[in-house]
Amino acid sequence: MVKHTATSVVTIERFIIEQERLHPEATGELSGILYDLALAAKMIANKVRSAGLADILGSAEQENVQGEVQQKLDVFANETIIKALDHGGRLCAMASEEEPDIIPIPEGFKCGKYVLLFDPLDGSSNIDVNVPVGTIFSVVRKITRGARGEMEDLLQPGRRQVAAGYVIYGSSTMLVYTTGQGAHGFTLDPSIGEFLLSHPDIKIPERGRYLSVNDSYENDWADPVKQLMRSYRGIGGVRKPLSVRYVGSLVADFHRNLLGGGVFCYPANRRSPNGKLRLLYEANPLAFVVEQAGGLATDGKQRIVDVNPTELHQRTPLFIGSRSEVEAASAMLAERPLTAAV
Ligand code: AHM
Ligand code: MG
Repeated sequence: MVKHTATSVVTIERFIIEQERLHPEATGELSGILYDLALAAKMIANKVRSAGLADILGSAEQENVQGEVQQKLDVFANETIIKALDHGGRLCAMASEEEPDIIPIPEGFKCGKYVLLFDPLDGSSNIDVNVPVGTIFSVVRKITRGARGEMEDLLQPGRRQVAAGYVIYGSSTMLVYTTGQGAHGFTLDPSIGEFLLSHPDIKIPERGRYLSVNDSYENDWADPVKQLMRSYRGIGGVRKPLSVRYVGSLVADFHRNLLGGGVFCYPANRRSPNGKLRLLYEANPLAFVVEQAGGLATDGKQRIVDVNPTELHQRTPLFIGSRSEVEAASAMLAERPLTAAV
């Protein structure tokens, strides 16, 4: 990796080019996808920032494939990403948490060798109370032989990701991504409209400070999950207690834990036997980022990135963050059933 000092000003474009030069065989297509995502992120950030002013709050009165009512900003973010990426000739298909099926590249446009999966605006139920929301993305290579992308191209395990990351629309807008050479963070300078390198080579603390979990589901957790949460809280005296922080917006909870150390947990529960979060749009990309930062992600039985997806909108239990806390989760959950006995 090219070293940058704290005082050098490095735009995301320059950084992406420098990373690409480390791979003489690179064609620039992946770099193009990352630029396009950064552009879409700036457009979404702009809209999110003015959400309270532009009468954009409230439901678009459409249900997404999970049966949830979409916010208008979800629709905007979804369309912005599709429009920014469908005509560049670098992708052969896309899939979005907000769309039931594969999103094809429109007729007449060239198909490329990559596939993009994304959650356009995660945590959108928080928008009307001004809590950070985010975009999460994952890129894999096309594996089928035909000209256009197929379902098989989308249903690949996370270990095959070539790039992944997220954007957090918070007190500032940050984009964090990895192409497998560390995880790097960029902060949007709104005065010049550029993402600038602010967090090169992020490393998550080995031990966590924070526990992020919605414990209103406790009665519906399996006993080993209850025990794990008690141990995170220091009950029994085995571990130093973690402080509980739960925004309820995955990107915000993940980002805080990535920088400060901690574990985010969304276990299976009796009512949701596979948890809530989606493997392809949420768990896989964040697992790639956290592993590049020295952390871990598991579904309780195996590494998230080793799970073989069978459906586009598959859900998964998720334990992600600092190595020590996620190892504790694996040790406690791996050999036991993750769903509570009914
Ligand atoms: P969404 O993709 O519909 O926005 O839902 C995902 C969100 C995550 O951001 C967050 O971690 C989780 O749902 C919170 O769920 P809960 O309210 O059950 O704690
Ligand atoms: Mg989501």
